[in-house]
Amino acid sequence: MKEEIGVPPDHPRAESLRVREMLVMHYRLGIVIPQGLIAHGRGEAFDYLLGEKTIKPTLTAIRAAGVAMLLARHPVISMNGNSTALSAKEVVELAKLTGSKIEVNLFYRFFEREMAIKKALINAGAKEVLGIVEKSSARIPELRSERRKVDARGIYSADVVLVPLEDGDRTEALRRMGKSVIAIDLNPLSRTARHASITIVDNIVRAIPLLIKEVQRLRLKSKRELWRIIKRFDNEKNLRECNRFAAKRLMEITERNELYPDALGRSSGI
Ligand code: PTJ
Repeated sequence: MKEEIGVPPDHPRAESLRVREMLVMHYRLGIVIPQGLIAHGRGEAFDYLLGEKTIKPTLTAIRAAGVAMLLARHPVISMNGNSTALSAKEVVELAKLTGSKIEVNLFYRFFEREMAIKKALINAGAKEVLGIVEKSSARIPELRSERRKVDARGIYSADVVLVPLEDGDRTEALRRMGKSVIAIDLNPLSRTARHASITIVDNIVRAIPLLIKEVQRLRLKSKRELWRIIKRFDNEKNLRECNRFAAKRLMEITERNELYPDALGRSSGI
Protein backbone atom coordinates (compact mmCIF):
# COMPACT_ATOMS: atom_id res chain seq x y z
CA MET A 1 0.00 0.00 0.00
CA LYS A 2 2.53 2.56 -1.11
CA GLU A 3 0.84 4.91 -3.56
CA GLU A 4 1.37 8.59 -2.80
CA ILE A 5 -1.80 10.53 -3.49
CA GLY A 6 -1.51 14.23 -2.78
CA VAL A 7 -1.17 13.94 1.00
CA PRO A 8 1.64 16.16 2.37
CA PRO A 9 4.19 13.70 3.84
CA ASP A 10 4.78 15.90 6.89
CA HIS A 11 1.07 16.11 7.75
CA PRO A 12 0.65 14.83 11.33
CA ARG A 13 -1.98 12.36 10.14
CA ALA A 14 -0.37 11.55 6.78
CA GLU A 15 -0.61 7.75 7.04
CA SER A 16 -4.25 7.78 8.06
CA LEU A 17 -5.06 10.21 5.23
CA ARG A 18 -3.20 8.06 2.70
CA VAL A 19 -5.25 5.05 3.73
CA ARG A 20 -8.42 7.08 3.22
CA GLU A 21 -7.21 8.17 -0.22
CA MET A 22 -6.59 4.54 -1.17
CA LEU A 23 -10.15 3.65 -0.23
CA VAL A 24 -11.62 6.59 -2.15
CA MET A 25 -9.53 5.71 -5.21
CA HIS A 26 -10.80 2.10 -5.05
CA TYR A 27 -14.33 3.34 -4.52
CA ARG A 28 -13.99 5.17 -7.86
CA LEU A 29 -12.73 1.94 -9.44
CA GLY A 30 -15.86 0.12 -8.27
CA ILE A 31 -13.96 -2.07 -5.80
CA VAL A 32 -15.05 -0.45 -2.52
CA ILE A 33 -18.73 0.32 -1.93
CA PRO A 34 -19.91 3.43 0.01
CA GLN A 35 -20.76 1.19 2.98
CA GLY A 36 -17.10 0.14 2.99
CA LEU A 37 -16.08 3.77 3.55
CA ILE A 38 -18.42 3.93 6.55
CA ALA A 39 -17.02 0.65 7.89
CA HIS A 40 -13.52 2.10 7.60
CA GLY A 41 -14.59 5.11 9.67
CA ARG A 42 -15.67 2.77 12.44
CA GLY A 43 -12.33 1.03 12.23
CA GLU A 44 -10.47 4.35 12.43
CA ALA A 45 -12.27 5.22 15.66
CA PHE A 46 -11.05 2.01 17.30
CA ASP A 47 -7.58 2.51 15.83
CA TYR A 48 -7.47 5.93 17.49
CA LEU A 49 -8.25 4.36 20.87
CA LEU A 50 -5.47 1.82 20.39
CA GLY A 51 -2.96 4.55 19.54
CA GLU A 52 -2.75 3.58 15.85
CA LYS A 53 -0.06 1.04 16.69
CA THR A 54 0.06 -2.73 16.86
CA ILE A 55 -0.37 -3.59 20.52
CA LYS A 56 1.31 -6.44 22.42
CA PRO A 57 -1.65 -8.84 22.66
CA THR A 58 -2.12 -8.44 18.92
CA LEU A 59 1.42 -9.68 18.30
CA THR A 60 0.45 -12.85 20.17
CA ALA A 61 -2.65 -13.22 17.98
CA ILE A 62 -0.60 -12.63 14.82
CA ARG A 63 1.77 -15.39 15.91
CA ALA A 64 -1.10 -17.79 16.51
CA ALA A 65 -2.62 -16.84 13.14
CA GLY A 66 0.66 -17.55 11.36
CA VAL A 67 0.84 -20.95 13.02
CA ALA A 68 -2.78 -21.77 12.14
CA MET A 69 -2.14 -20.92 8.49
CA LEU A 70 1.04 -22.98 8.34
CA LEU A 71 -0.58 -26.00 10.01
CA ALA A 72 -3.72 -25.80 7.85
CA ARG A 73 -4.37 -28.43 5.20
CA HIS A 74 -6.48 -26.07 3.11
CA PRO A 75 -6.14 -22.40 4.13
CA VAL A 76 -8.16 -19.75 2.29
CA ILE A 77 -7.96 -15.95 2.44
CA SER A 78 -11.33 -14.29 1.91
CA MET A 79 -11.18 -10.92 0.16
CA ASN A 80 -13.74 -8.12 0.03
CA GLY A 81 -13.66 -4.56 -1.33
CA ASN A 82 -11.84 -2.86 1.56
CA SER A 83 -9.24 -5.58 2.03
CA THR A 84 -8.44 -5.55 -1.70
CA ALA A 85 -8.11 -1.76 -1.71
CA LEU A 86 -5.75 -1.74 1.25
CA SER A 87 -3.79 -4.98 1.09
CA ALA A 88 -4.01 -6.77 -2.28
CA LYS A 89 -0.25 -7.07 -2.82
CA GLU A 90 0.48 -8.15 0.74
CA VAL A 91 -2.32 -10.72 0.71
CA VAL A 92 -0.95 -12.28 -2.47
CA GLU A 93 2.45 -12.56 -0.78
CA LEU A 94 0.92 -14.09 2.35
CA ALA A 95 -1.04 -16.57 0.23
CA LYS A 96 2.14 -17.66 -1.54
CA LEU A 97 4.02 -18.12 1.74
CA THR A 98 1.26 -20.16 3.37
CA GLY A 99 -0.06 -22.04 0.34
CA SER A 100 -3.45 -20.35 0.77
CA LYS A 101 -6.08 -19.91 -1.90
CA ILE A 102 -7.59 -16.45 -2.41
CA GLU A 103 -11.37 -16.19 -2.71
CA VAL A 104 -13.54 -13.13 -3.33
CA ASN A 105 -16.46 -13.05 -0.93
CA LEU A 106 -18.67 -9.99 -0.78
CA PHE A 107 -21.50 -8.74 1.36
CA TYR A 108 -22.60 -6.45 -1.48
CA ARG A 109 -22.10 -8.82 -4.35
CA PHE A 110 -22.56 -7.95 -8.01
CA PHE A 111 -20.77 -9.15 -11.08
CA GLU A 112 -18.90 -5.98 -12.10
CA ARG A 113 -17.55 -5.61 -8.58
CA GLU A 114 -16.41 -9.22 -8.41
CA MET A 115 -14.59 -8.77 -11.69
CA ALA A 116 -12.97 -5.49 -10.62
CA ILE A 117 -11.72 -7.13 -7.39
CA LYS A 118 -10.49 -10.19 -9.26
CA LYS A 119 -8.60 -7.93 -11.68
CA ALA A 120 -6.98 -5.98 -8.81
CA LEU A 121 -5.85 -9.25 -7.19
CA ILE A 122 -4.48 -10.61 -10.46
CA ASN A 123 -2.64 -7.30 -11.03
CA ALA A 124 -1.21 -7.71 -7.53
CA GLY A 125 0.26 -11.07 -8.57
CA ALA A 126 -2.43 -13.65 -7.76
CA LYS A 127 -2.37 -16.64 -10.12
CA GLU A 128 -5.87 -17.81 -9.27
CA VAL A 129 -8.84 -16.04 -7.69
CA LEU A 130 -11.77 -18.15 -6.52
CA GLY A 131 -15.30 -17.06 -5.68
CA ILE A 132 -16.43 -15.43 -8.89
CA VAL A 133 -20.15 -15.96 -8.96
CA GLU A 134 -20.74 -18.67 -11.53
CA LYS A 135 -18.13 -20.79 -9.77
CA SER A 136 -19.54 -20.12 -6.30
CA SER A 137 -22.17 -22.81 -6.33
CA ALA A 138 -21.56 -24.04 -2.78
CA ARG A 139 -23.50 -22.46 0.09
CA ILE A 140 -22.69 -21.75 3.74
CA PRO A 141 -25.66 -23.22 5.63
CA GLU A 142 -27.90 -20.94 7.75
CA LEU A 143 -26.53 -17.76 6.21
CA ARG A 144 -28.87 -15.46 4.32
CA SER A 145 -26.53 -12.75 2.98
CA GLU A 146 -24.64 -12.87 -0.31
CA ARG A 147 -21.66 -14.00 1.72
CA ARG A 148 -23.23 -17.49 1.79
CA LYS A 149 -22.11 -18.08 -1.83
CA VAL A 150 -18.74 -19.77 -1.72
CA ASP A 151 -16.48 -21.79 -3.95
CA ALA A 152 -16.47 -25.55 -3.33
CA ARG A 153 -12.70 -25.58 -3.92
CA GLY A 154 -12.16 -22.62 -1.61
CA ILE A 155 -13.94 -21.47 1.54
CA TYR A 156 -16.44 -24.34 1.46
CA SER A 157 -13.75 -26.99 1.85
CA ALA A 158 -11.23 -24.88 3.82
CA ASP A 159 -10.13 -25.82 7.32
CA VAL A 160 -8.74 -22.34 8.10
CA VAL A 161 -10.23 -19.12 6.70
CA LEU A 162 -8.66 -15.68 7.11
CA VAL A 163 -11.39 -13.04 7.04
CA PRO A 164 -10.24 -9.43 7.09
CA LEU A 165 -13.02 -6.88 7.78
CA GLU A 166 -15.84 -9.30 8.21
CA ASP A 167 -19.45 -9.20 9.28
CA GLY A 168 -20.20 -11.36 12.29
CA ASP A 169 -22.82 -13.61 10.68
CA ARG A 170 -20.43 -15.41 8.41
CA THR A 171 -17.81 -15.87 11.09
CA GLU A 172 -20.40 -17.64 13.26
CA ALA A 173 -21.61 -19.73 10.32
CA LEU A 174 -18.06 -20.76 9.37
CA ARG A 175 -17.35 -21.76 12.97
CA ARG A 176 -20.53 -23.86 12.99
CA MET A 177 -19.14 -25.63 9.91
CA GLY A 178 -16.13 -26.61 12.05
CA LYS A 179 -13.64 -24.23 10.45
CA SER A 180 -11.03 -22.14 12.22
CA VAL A 181 -11.58 -18.47 11.51
CA ILE A 182 -8.85 -15.85 11.74
CA ALA A 183 -10.34 -12.35 11.81
CA ILE A 184 -8.65 -8.99 11.36
CA ASP A 185 -10.88 -6.42 13.02
CA LEU A 186 -9.99 -3.19 14.80
CA ASN A 187 -13.10 -3.51 16.94
CA PRO A 188 -12.46 -6.00 19.74
CA LEU A 189 -16.14 -5.81 20.71
CA SER A 190 -17.56 -6.87 17.34
CA ARG A 191 -19.36 -10.16 16.84
CA THR A 192 -16.67 -11.16 14.38
CA ALA A 193 -13.97 -10.50 16.96
CA ARG A 194 -15.80 -12.49 19.64
CA HIS A 195 -16.70 -15.46 17.46
CA ALA A 196 -13.44 -15.91 15.55
CA SER A 197 -10.96 -18.57 16.63
CA ILE A 198 -8.11 -16.03 16.43
CA THR A 199 -8.80 -12.30 16.35
CA ILE A 200 -6.13 -9.87 15.20
CA VAL A 201 -7.20 -6.52 16.65
CA ASP A 202 -5.25 -4.27 14.32
CA ASN A 203 -5.49 -2.25 11.15
CA ILE A 204 -5.20 -4.52 8.13
CA VAL A 205 -2.48 -2.24 6.71
CA ARG A 206 -0.25 -3.09 9.69
CA ALA A 207 -1.50 -6.61 10.40
CA ILE A 208 -0.81 -8.32 7.07
CA PRO A 209 2.85 -7.19 6.75
CA LEU A 210 3.44 -8.33 10.35
CA LEU A 211 1.74 -11.64 9.63
CA ILE A 212 4.02 -12.13 6.61
CA LYS A 213 7.14 -11.53 8.77
CA GLU A 214 5.82 -13.88 11.44
CA VAL A 215 5.12 -16.65 8.92
CA GLN A 216 8.66 -16.28 7.56
CA ARG A 217 10.00 -16.84 11.10
CA LEU A 218 7.57 -19.63 11.97
CA ARG A 219 8.38 -21.60 8.83
CA LEU A 220 11.73 -22.44 10.41
CA LYS A 221 10.11 -24.11 13.42
CA SER A 222 9.14 -27.75 13.83
CA LYS A 223 5.49 -28.87 13.63
CA ARG A 224 5.69 -29.84 17.27
CA GLU A 225 6.72 -26.33 18.24
CA LEU A 226 3.93 -24.85 16.08
CA TRP A 227 1.33 -27.03 17.80
CA ARG A 228 2.70 -25.94 21.16
CA ILE A 229 2.20 -22.25 20.23
CA ILE A 230 -1.35 -22.72 18.97
CA LYS A 231 -2.44 -24.79 21.95
CA ARG A 232 -1.37 -22.05 24.33
CA PHE A 233 -3.37 -19.35 22.51
CA ASP A 234 -6.62 -18.25 24.16
CA ASN A 235 -8.67 -15.83 22.02
CA GLU A 236 -11.02 -14.75 24.78
CA LYS A 237 -8.14 -13.88 27.07
CA ASN A 238 -6.40 -12.05 24.23
CA LEU A 239 -9.50 -9.96 23.47
CA ARG A 240 -9.80 -9.07 27.14
CA GLU A 241 -6.20 -7.83 27.03
CA CYS A 242 -6.97 -5.68 23.97
CA ASN A 243 -9.96 -4.12 25.72
CA ARG A 244 -7.91 -3.57 28.85
CA PHE A 245 -5.18 -1.88 26.79
CA ALA A 246 -7.64 0.56 25.16
CA ALA A 247 -9.37 1.34 28.48
CA LYS A 248 -6.08 1.84 30.33
CA ARG A 249 -4.69 4.04 27.57
CA LEU A 250 -7.75 6.27 27.63
CA MET A 251 -7.58 6.56 31.42
CA GLU A 252 -3.87 7.42 31.36
CA ILE A 253 -4.36 10.11 28.72
CA THR A 254 -7.28 11.54 30.70
CA GLU A 255 -5.31 11.56 33.96
CA ARG A 256 -2.30 13.22 32.31
CA ASN A 257 -4.72 15.87 31.06
CA GLU A 258 -3.36 15.57 27.54
CA LEU A 259 -6.68 15.46 25.80
CA TYR A 260 -7.81 19.03 26.22
CA PRO A 261 -5.89 22.27 25.92
CA ASP A 262 -5.28 24.22 29.10
CA ALA A 263 -6.26 27.88 29.54
CA LEU A 264 -3.32 28.92 27.35
CA GLY A 265 -4.38 26.55 24.59
CA ARG A 266 -1.49 24.13 25.15
CA SER A 267 -2.15 20.48 24.45
CA SER A 268 0.02 17.59 23.44
CA GLY A 269 -3.02 15.83 21.95
CA ILE A 270 -3.06 12.16 21.07
O1 PTJ B 1 -16.85 -5.44 0.31
P1 PTJ B 1 -18.10 -6.01 0.93
O2 PTJ B 1 -19.28 -5.95 0.01
O3 PTJ B 1 -17.90 -7.42 1.44
O4 PTJ B 1 -18.48 -5.13 2.21
C1 PTJ B 1 -17.49 -4.83 3.12
C2 PTJ B 1 -18.01 -4.18 4.42
C3 PTJ B 1 -16.76 -3.73 5.19
C4 PTJ B 1 -18.87 -2.98 4.09
C5 PTJ B 1 -18.83 -5.21 5.20
O5 PTJ B 1 -18.03 -6.33 5.43
C6 PTJ B 1 -19.34 -4.62 6.50
O6 PTJ B 1 -20.41 -4.07 6.58
O7 PTJ B 1 -18.51 -4.78 7.53
P2 PTJ B 1 -18.87 -4.29 9.03
O8 PTJ B 1 -19.91 -5.18 9.60
O9 PTJ B 1 -19.06 -2.83 9.06
O10 PTJ B 1 -17.52 -4.65 9.77
C7 PTJ B 1 -16.31 -4.13 9.40
C8 PTJ B 1 -15.37 -4.22 10.61
O11 PTJ B 1 -14.07 -3.96 10.14
C9 PTJ B 1 -15.67 -3.21 11.71
O12 PTJ B 1 -15.67 -3.85 12.97
C10 PTJ B 1 -14.51 -2.21 11.63
O13 PTJ B 1 -14.12 -1.77 12.91
C11 PTJ B 1 -13.42 -3.04 11.02
N1 PTJ B 1 -12.48 -2.28 10.20
C12 PTJ B 1 -12.72 -1.24 9.38
N2 PTJ B 1 -11.60 -0.83 8.77
C13 PTJ B 1 -10.60 -1.65 9.18
C14 PTJ B 1 -11.17 -2.58 10.10
N3 PTJ B 1 -10.43 -3.53 10.68
C15 PTJ B 1 -9.11 -3.59 10.35
N4 PTJ B 1 -8.52 -2.73 9.49
C16 PTJ B 1 -9.22 -1.75 8.89
N5 PTJ B 1 -8.62 -0.91 8.04
